[in-house]
Amino acid sequence: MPRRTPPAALNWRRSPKAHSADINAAVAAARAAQPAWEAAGGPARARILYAIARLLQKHARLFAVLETLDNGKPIREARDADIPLAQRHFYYHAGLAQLFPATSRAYGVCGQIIPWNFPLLMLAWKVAPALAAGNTVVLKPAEYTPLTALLFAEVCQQAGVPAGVVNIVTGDGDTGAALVAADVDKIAFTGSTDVGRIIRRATAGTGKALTLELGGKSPFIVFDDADLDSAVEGVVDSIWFNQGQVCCAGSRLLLHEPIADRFILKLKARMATLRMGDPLDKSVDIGAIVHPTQLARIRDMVGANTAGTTHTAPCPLPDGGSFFPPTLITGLSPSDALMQHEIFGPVLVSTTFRTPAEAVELANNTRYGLAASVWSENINTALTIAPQLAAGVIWVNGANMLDAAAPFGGIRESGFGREGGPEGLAAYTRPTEAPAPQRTSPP
Ligand code: TXE
Repeated sequence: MPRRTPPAALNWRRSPKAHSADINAAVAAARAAQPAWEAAGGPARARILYAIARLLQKHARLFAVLETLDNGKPIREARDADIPLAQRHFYYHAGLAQLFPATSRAYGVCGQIIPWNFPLLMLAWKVAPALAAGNTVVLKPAEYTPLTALLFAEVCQQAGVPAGVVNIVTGDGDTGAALVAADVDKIAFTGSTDVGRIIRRATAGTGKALTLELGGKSPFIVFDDADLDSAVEGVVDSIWFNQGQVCCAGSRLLLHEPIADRFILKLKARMATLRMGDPLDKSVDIGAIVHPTQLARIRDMVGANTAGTTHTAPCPLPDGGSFFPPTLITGLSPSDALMQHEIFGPVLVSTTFRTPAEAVELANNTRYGLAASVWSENINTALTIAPQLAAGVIWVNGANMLDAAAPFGGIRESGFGREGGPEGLAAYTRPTEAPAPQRTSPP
C-alpha cells in the first residue's frame, strides 16, 4: 500500500480573502442585528447558546477531523481537548447568559481576530461570552485554519442564531487590519505580541474597547521534592501538546540543581517513547507544524542557537508534511535568545536554579507574563512561590489545564483582559448608568 502523505495546513490557499467592503458589509449586518439580540434577554440567548453547544457535541467527530486536517494537530488532541473544551465553553456561557445582570450592557459589535493553534477553541473563547452578553460579532479566523470557523457558521444557522448575529470573514492580516479599522465597538485579539502592538496603536484614541491575548515564554519550575515522574508527564503535556504551538506552553524548564541531572535523564527516556506521524492516526502524539512558514521560523530560531546542548527525540521524521522533532536544549543561560523568545514549536529550553529566590528571579526574567507551573510536593513551597510569579495563570503540579469557568489571560507583554469565567463575560460588557437610588422610608 502506498504510504499516505500526512496532511498539514490542507486548505489555507483556498479560503477567500475578505476586503474592506466585505468587512463593512459584515459589520453593518452585525450592527443591524445587535439591538434585537440584546433585547431578546439572557434566557433567550441562553437557549441558542445551549443549542450551539449541543450541535458542537453532535458533530464532534466532523469538527475534530476538520481541525486536524486544517491544523495538523493529532486527532487524539482535537477529539479529547479542542472540541470538548469548545462545547464546554458554550454550555458554560449559556448558563452565564441566564444570570446576565440587569446592570450590564453589551458593547455592541465586536471584531474578533483569532490564531491558528486552537481554531475552534479560540473561536469559542471569543464568540460565546460576546453572544451571552448581547453583542454581535464579526470574527476572522487565521488564514491557515478557516475550516472549523466556516462549519461553525453552519452550526449557528442550525441553532437558530438570527441573521447578522455571527459573521465569519476569512482572510489574512490585511483583512484583520480592515476589521480593526471598521465601525466596531470592541476588538478582541489573540495572536503574536507584534500584531497585538499594531492593533493597540490602531485602536488608541478611537474609543474602541480592546483585549489582547499574546505570546508567552512560560516557566515550568521543578523543585527537588517534586514527584519527578508526574513532572515529566507535565512537561510532555506542557511543551509537546499541539507541537508546542500553545501560547501558555511551559517552554522554559527551570530545574532545582539537586534533581536536575536525574530529571533530564527521565525526560530523555520519555522523549524516546513519543510517536510522531500522520496526525489522523489515533496513536500519534506529535503531529505536523501548522504551516511551512511556521516550520521555517522554528528551524531558523533553533538553527541560530549555538549555546547549550541539544537533544532530539529519536522518533523518525515522517516523509512529507511539516514536521519538527521534540527537542530539548539544556545548559542555556538566562539571557540566551532561546530562553527569552517565544519559539512556538516543540522546543523546550532548560536551566537550573539553586534557591527558591533564584527560581522566582529566573521565572520572571522575560518580557512575557502569561502562565507558570510550579512542581513540589510541599504545599508551603508551592503556595509561597506561586504568588511571586509574574503570570496571569499559575498551575501547581499541573500544566495547560484550561476550564471555561477559570479566567485566562496575561500580564506584561502577554496582553491584558481575561477570557473565561465571570471576568471573561465582564470583558464583553459595559456598566449601564446607575439607576436612580430608591428612596426608602425610615423604619
Ligand atoms: O501570528 P499573527 P502568526 C505567535 C507565535 C508565532 C508568531 C507568529 O510566536 O510564531 O506569533 O504567528 C491576524 N491586523 N503566536 O504570524 O500574525 C492573522 O491573520 C489584524 C502566538 O500566525 O499574530 C491571524 O488571524 N490582524 C499566539 C492572527 O492575527 C492581523 C497564536 C494571528 O496572526 C494582522 C499565534 C494585523 N496587522 C501566534 N496581522 C498565541 N498567543 O496563542 C495578522 N493578523
